[in-house]
Amino acid sequence: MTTELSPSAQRVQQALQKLGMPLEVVELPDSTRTAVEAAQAIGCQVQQIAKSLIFKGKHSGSPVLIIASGTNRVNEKRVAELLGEPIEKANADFVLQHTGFAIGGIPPVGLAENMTTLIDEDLLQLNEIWAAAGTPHAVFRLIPANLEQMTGGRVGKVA
Ligand code: 5CA
Repeated sequence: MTTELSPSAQRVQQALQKLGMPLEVVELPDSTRTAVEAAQAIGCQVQQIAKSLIFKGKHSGSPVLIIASGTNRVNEKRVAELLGEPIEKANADFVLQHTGFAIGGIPPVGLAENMTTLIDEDLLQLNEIWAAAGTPHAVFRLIPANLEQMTGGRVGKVA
């Protein structure tokens, strides 16, 4: 029996299909709202969770997607140097408006807008990682190279 994905998770599954990526969104009974919860629900290490975090350019007001390893904290100063613009954490409304998804389930693909994207270099050291898929219960497994392919993001030191 196959259970239907919730609409937000379906959007992510469709985005993956459109990109030609044979990756499968799964919805878990346990919460995957935070990196720690996701790792527990999946049974992986927290560092294997690819957190999709939305920041905002302080001058441009443009959204920036930073995909960070679950155990890392984004160093805003370092990222500002990489981007050439200071950034700040975006609020929940800004995140929903620019991604089309609510905090706790922001996926790295299928976002409402294209945006500047940075990928945490620490994720590239791992064989297998997991990303959110639109809801606080939905995730998909991928390899770090997939993340580069699907987002076109720049890999760098963000922590
Ligand atoms: N589903 C999991 C990973 S599979 C997940 O989305 N985790 S997360 O870490 O990427 O997303 C939660 C993040 O949202 C937090 O780390 C935090 O940076 C951000 N966040 C939480 N509350 C707010 C808020 N009120 N405004 C802006 N960002 C927030």
